[in-house]
Amino acid sequence: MKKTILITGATAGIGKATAKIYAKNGWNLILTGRRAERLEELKASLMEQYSAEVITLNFDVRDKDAVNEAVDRLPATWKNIDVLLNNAGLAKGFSDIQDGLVEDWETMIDTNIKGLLYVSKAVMPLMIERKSGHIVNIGSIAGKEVYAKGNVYCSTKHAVEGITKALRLDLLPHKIKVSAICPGAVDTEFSTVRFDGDKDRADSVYNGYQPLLAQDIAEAIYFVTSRPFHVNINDLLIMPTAQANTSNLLREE
Ligand code: NDP
Ligand code: 8X3
Repeated sequence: MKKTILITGATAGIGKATAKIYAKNGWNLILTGRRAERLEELKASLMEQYSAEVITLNFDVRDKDAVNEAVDRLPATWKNIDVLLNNAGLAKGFSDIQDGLVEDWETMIDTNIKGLLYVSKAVMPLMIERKSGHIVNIGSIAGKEVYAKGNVYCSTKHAVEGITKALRLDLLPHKIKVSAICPGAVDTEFSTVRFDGDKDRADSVYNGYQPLLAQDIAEAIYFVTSRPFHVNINDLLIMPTAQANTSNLLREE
């Protein structure tokens, strides 16, 4: 029996790389994100390359009605979601907290915290009914430390850490596994989004050292969700070798 994964934020970066690994391993995929065209392109390429079965759901995780409708409308067999990957997320801005934009704070809180909760709330009953499932949340090193000018982004990732622990406790009687995967710097569109499309500034985040690749995190996610039932990896912190913590990087030219 084929397994099913629902990935939020499958249009880029870690989510997209994860979709490829699961497709390659014969899973059915529910791919979600706001950029419909990218979802359709990815679906076509996974169907062609791996004969994968793919459903795309185009919604914004901040819109709880859209989240509920999308999950509700899934065909019955697709509601057997084995893995929920709460990956959609972003940072906006980089400034001292007193200079931060309230709109940026709201975008991050609404996406990284509330969006993750909305999607989990929609999918949890399906897992509880089957007494089976695995929720994997993408946290961050920024959920374990706070770095200068990272204030609200770091706080949202600290919240993901708290929510992960709470989910694990409350879902224990329902036999649902809950894990967090917490990367350091990964070279994705993350910094381009954070700096509003300023590519040079985004590239400078990854200059002078080898950052993680989206594929590195995708492989870890696959590993975490392919352990036997009695094994749960609660929390996995994955860093580039050149990054000791949020602030200490070995940059070489
Ligand atoms: P990308 O910007 O490459 O991808 C982010 C994904 O999130 C996109 O698919 C985007 O899709 C989706 N997304 C963002 N906002 C929304 C929304 N409101 N509704 C639905 N989907 C949304 O970044 P990454 O792959 O790096 O980020 C993935 C996760 O990894 C995030 O949670 C991030 O915080 C975390 N992370 C990233 C690190 C890094 O250094 N890159 C390190 C540690 C953690 P679309 O825009 O099409 O909606
Ligand atoms: C993203 C990692 O350190 O750039 O979560 O904030 S960091």
